[in-house]
Amino acid sequence: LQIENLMRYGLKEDQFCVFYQPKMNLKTGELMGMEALVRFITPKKGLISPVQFIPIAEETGQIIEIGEVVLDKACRDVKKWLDKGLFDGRVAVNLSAKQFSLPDLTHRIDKILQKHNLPSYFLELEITEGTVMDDPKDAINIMKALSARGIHLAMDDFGTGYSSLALLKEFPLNTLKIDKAFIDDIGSKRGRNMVDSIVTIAHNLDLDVVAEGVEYSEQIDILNELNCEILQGYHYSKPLSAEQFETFLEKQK
Ligand code: G
Ligand code: G
Ligand code: NA
Ligand code: MN
Repeated sequence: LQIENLMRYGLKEDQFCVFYQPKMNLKTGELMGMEALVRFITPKKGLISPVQFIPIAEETGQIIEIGEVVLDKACRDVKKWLDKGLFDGRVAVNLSAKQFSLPDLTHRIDKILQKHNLPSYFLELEITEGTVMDDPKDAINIMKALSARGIHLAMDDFGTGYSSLALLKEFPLNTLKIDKAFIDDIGSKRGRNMVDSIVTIAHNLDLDVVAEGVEYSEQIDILNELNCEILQGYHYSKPLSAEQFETFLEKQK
């Protein structure tokens, strides 16, 4: 209840902000895009980790309002960077299961994009296996509606949830994100083979593949051999505030 109240107050007082973590092209070192990650900064308790508050926000339904704030700020920031000529790629925003199943989801997204005059091309949504496996038929229709707008869709934390390989090819996805747990284990023979297999599945389905949680150059060497082209993780950058990320963009140029 304490966190629930903090979140209610935090929403009123605009205490949720968005950090950005770059996704890099392994071969060229170019910025490919970034993931928007919510941060909850309270005056009394300081930073509260999403690991703590997201599950509670999911339960209480507050994730819907928080998710809209994240989407709104991410679209605002990307539009600004686009206009400054600093970036012309996509921003990836995490979409929770509760948001995904809102009957007016596409309308809500359209409204936010319109508000910022941001073409849907610049938006990517990250969803998890759990979100789409709840009701796969319904999920396919929602994903098709988003995809038809030019919004890209990424399967987050791939391989860690309850998913079906048979259905994977039915989802109108653009990207598979290999969960950090697999990248952590890439140094072992079997771990490397797992990542190899996931990259192959992604490429055979014409999907981009992103390795998450890349921390060491040894991991990058192996990912290079396995043709995993897009990397995200502390090795390149931790999630940055909008201000810090703008500096990162300026340095990239
Ligand atoms: O951001 P890390 O930096 O600590 O995030 C921890 C967890 O919170 C991850 O599982 C991440 O997917 C989730 N998360 C971060 N930002 C958001 C968000 O804006 N919406 C949702 N639904 N989950 C988020
Ligand atoms: O669940 P999702 O994949 O959306 O969440 C990404 C989470 O992983 C965020 O909490 C983000 O801060 C974290 N993260 C990103 N890169 C790294 C990394 O290299 N190492 C660790 N330990 N966490 C990372
Ligand atoms: Na994510
Ligand atoms: Mn993930």
